[in-house]
Amino acid sequence: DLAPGTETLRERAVTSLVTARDRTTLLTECVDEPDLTAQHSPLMSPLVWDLAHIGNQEEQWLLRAVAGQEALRPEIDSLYDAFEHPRAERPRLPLLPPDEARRYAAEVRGRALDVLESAAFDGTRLTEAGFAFGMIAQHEQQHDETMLITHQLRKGPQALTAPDPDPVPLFAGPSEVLVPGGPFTMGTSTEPWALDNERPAHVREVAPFWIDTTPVTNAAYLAFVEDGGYRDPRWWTPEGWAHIRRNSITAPLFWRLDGGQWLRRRFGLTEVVPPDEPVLHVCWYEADAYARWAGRRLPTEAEWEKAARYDPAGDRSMRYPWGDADPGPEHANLGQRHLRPAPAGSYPAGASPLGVRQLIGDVWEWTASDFLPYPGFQAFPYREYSEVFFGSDYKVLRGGSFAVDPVACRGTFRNWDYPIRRQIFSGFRTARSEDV
Ligand code: AVJ
Ligand code: FE
Repeated sequence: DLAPGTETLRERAVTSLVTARDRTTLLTECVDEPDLTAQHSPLMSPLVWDLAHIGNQEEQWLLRAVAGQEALRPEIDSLYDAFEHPRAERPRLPLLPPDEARRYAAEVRGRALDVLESAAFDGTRLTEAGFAFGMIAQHEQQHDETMLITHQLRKGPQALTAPDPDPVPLFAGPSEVLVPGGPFTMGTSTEPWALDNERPAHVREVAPFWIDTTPVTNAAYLAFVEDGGYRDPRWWTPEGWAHIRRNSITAPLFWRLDGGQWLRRRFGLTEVVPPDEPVLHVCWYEADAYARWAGRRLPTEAEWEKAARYDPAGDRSMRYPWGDADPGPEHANLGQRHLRPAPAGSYPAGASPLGVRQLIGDVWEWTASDFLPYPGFQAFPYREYSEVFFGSDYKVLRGGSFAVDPVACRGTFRNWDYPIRRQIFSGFRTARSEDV
């Protein structure tokens, strides 16, 4: 049995909350006040909204729901309710100014750590195995990724720095591997901090398929661009074609052609598009069109998870491609250690048993699938985390990006977004059915 004990989970909860807050602090202290309250894109909130929203969610779940405390500032709840105010509206709300937002989040955190010290880790579903604490650490990390996207959209000079990933020799392995058909276990009923949409574990039948060993690189994607891929309706769904025409989209977001050379903007720097790096900032329509041009298709969500978790030798699903161990720096590019994906073929220690690389970290990978509940899904602890998003409006992304913390990334973790979105750290890999 791999289930961690209560004290291990309590320590993990403290570490996860502290790690998240260190990241939040970095992301909100490297720019000045006007930058924190400005709206850098109508797609995003001002950074100062994320900051107080992080504190407010923590207050609602850890102080009020777990510990039964009175609201600290009941009047601000509605300002930080993501469903009451769309992102575009948030800069015009009477938000807490930066100093007050920081003080509020710190006050909540002090109390939450007191609650955590003595909380029982059983009894209710909310506290079982420290779930609420893990959920809140994941929530903060998800907003830290959101805030990093805001940083990427922000105009002006570089505010954040991080070392580049280590260079690796050009990947020389096979370009695709065959994943055997047959049943496998998708989702989880045992991962203590798995969110509602990852549950429950259930058996899925998958036909044999081939999947790319690495994410699609900039060089490969550039071949599609230079072959006129954006000018040929054959490769696009009707919705995708209409979208790229209407918006004059001709390359990934942040790319620019300059004297015959493709450049990209990345966190305030302009640089030559690196050929060996996984392509980043493409929408689902672009990923889908590239795959069709390449004579392939996007993997379904079940195929992606089978490639990422299935161990043919043990005939079982693992937590991660490399096994059940938590992610370390040798396994994957996670946690904003780097501010870019690592070259294709990096992290051999993170490969799946069949040799598929970089399934976890680097870039979120678009799948062919709509965001739907698993059989037996139960909304927990609130419908607005996942349930209200189920349906055909959203496509599933898997595997996490360089911007995702390990606490919010697993072989079962599900992300979703509209098929037009590309400010997110999104890329993809392709697949094909065995008989194609
Ligand atoms: C899972 C990334 C789609 O940012 O909308 C944050 C995560 N939910 N606060 C989002 C989330 C509530 C969510 N995604
Ligand atoms: Fe949120």
